[in-house]
Amino acid sequence: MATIEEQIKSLEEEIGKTQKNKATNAHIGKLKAKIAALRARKEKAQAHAKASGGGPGFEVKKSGDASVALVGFPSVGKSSLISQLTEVESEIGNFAFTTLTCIPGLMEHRGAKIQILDLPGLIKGASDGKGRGKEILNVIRGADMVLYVLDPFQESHFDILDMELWKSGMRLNQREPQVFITRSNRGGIVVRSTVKQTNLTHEEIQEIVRSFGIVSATVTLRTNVTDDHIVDTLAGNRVYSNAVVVINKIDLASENDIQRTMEMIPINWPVLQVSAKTGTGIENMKDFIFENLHFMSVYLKPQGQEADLIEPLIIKDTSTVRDVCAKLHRDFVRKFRYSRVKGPSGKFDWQRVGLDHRLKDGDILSIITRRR
Ligand SMILES: Nc1nc2c(ncn2[C@@H]2O[C@H](COP(=O)(O)OP(=O)(O)OP(=O)(O)O)[C@@H](O)[C@H]2O)c(=O)[nH]1
Ligand SMILES: [Mg+2]
Repeated sequence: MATIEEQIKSLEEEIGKTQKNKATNAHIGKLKAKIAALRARKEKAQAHAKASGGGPGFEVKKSGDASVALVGFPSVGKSSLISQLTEVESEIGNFAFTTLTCIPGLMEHRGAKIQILDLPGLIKGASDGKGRGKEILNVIRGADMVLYVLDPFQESHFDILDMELWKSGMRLNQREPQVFITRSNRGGIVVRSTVKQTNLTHEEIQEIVRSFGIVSATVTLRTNVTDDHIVDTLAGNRVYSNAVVVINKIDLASENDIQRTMEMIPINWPVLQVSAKTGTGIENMKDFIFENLHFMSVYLKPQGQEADLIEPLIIKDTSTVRDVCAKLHRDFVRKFRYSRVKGPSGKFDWQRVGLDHRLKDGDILSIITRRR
């Protein structure tokens, strides 16, 4: 009997051998669904093995307003960069695997506290657990942003790295697919779509859903979906994060080296060139991180007092009133009665809003809590 690993491998090979066209769409989709199911089974088996022994994880306490994981092959200069960006001294070495665990550092910039996470180098096979890959990928999955560090002299490596993150369920610089699947007791698989589906027919979509063992469900689509979108939705545990790229060691690199490195990076991803050795680009890198984390400013007006328009709260631009409460005090969510908002997110001045209200940059917020 083949191991799960071998089964995945042979399915991947089959996809590789299958010509992609209209006639094979559903077939490929089903193979992908099978791979996703096998991976989920493997995760479960590994989690089980870990619970009964195995090494410790890299638990890091989250702190600050957002966190950024430094992701790269060994020796690309991750530790050199964190030492430039923060007060932390992470060991630097001219040999691979200098860093063996997760080292957090705090970067304060433009009013935000940003946690930077230095990690051991990732290698091919990391998503299968190679080189403590599972622990490293867990930290990466939990961070708000992935910061790839590339070395212009290891140019073939970006794809390998990115594939490891993809296999671990991360979907970078992508929107969560607008696919909604609700199981039902009878009626088979019903596909409803608000847009024209040109990648897959309804029958093909039904087949992919069925290969997850689902007999009856309503599938609602709001985008033109691919097989990956459906598999991702059904497999669950996908993480949709921002990613940016920093090319390090430009003090050593020629125009050509940099050009070659740039060509591997997806065209619309943010890229910055730096040298951790000379310090070139390090100040820009702080802005680069700050801007790509997408913060906003919200001003607070304590009950019965004037609003503080000098020192805003710096929070992620996806924050709700609940996020602000959680940040201010651990009791605020529990004691919350209501809040009022004036500014871009309010329909009118001092609109009364609840915990789920999405805030906007420049809002003034007043939170009203119970006394106890
Ligand atoms: N010339 C040059 N050397 C650099 C630069 N950044 C890092 N290095 C050197 O590259 C080597 C590896 O640096 P580290 O910061 O330890 O690399 P790392 O990515 O943390 O490596 P691991 O912890 O093993 O994954 C060291 O010898 C550094 O001095 C740079 O910008 N220019
Ligand atoms: Mg290191």
